[in-house]
Amino acid sequence: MLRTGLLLLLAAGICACGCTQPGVTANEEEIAWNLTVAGDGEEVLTLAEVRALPAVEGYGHGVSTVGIVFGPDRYRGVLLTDLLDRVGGTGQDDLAYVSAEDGYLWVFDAEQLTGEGFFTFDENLKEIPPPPLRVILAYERDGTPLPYDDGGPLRLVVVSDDPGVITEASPWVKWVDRIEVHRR
Ligand SMILES: Nc1nc2c(c(=O)[nH]1)N[C@H]1C(S)=C(S)[C@@H](COP(=O)(O)O)O[C@H]1N2
Ligand SMILES: [Mo]
Repeated sequence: MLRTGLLLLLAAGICACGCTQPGVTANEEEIAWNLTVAGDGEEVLTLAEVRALPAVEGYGHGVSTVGIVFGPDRYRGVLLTDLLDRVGGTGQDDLAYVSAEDGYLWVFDAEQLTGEGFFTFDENLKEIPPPPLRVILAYERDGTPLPYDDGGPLRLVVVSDDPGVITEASPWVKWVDRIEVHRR
């Protein structure tokens, strides 16, 4: 009896540390996260539902306001405009509010939603003309789910096809749980 109990405990312990389907980490299975997308109507998406949408990839290379450079890393996620299109999309004068559970908010205008109007820098932090960029809601970095400490499970990232292109990290909203269209 005691022995069976111990074995069960052991099995439970092993399961908690990593008995999952191939390609799916314990992290993904456990995280319950709701993303609210509001525009003409409101929709709540789970993490699994976000991951099931068409994915785009790119290099994220950021510089924080205090000059710390991070990346480049390969990010995978959903285009912000694809999410906005689910609730009526945005017109030329509209804005997209992206916010997080800690109260942080970043506002994107129509130009930025198409990947334009951002400042870009080279590795010496010298300003360079911006190449095409994409604004994505990322759930994966370098092939693994984005950890909470780095803004996961969902973080806004401005990505480029060129790993050398650095963007300002202030729009890289961590822990995104709400995206809202503001019509003007
Ligand atoms: N939710 C949330 N996202 C955020 C912030 C924040 O305070 N809260 N700070 C922003 C700013 S100003 C910068 S420079 C980067 C910093 O990224 P890091 O915390 O990964 O270094 O995150 C951005 N995203
Ligand atoms: Mo910042």
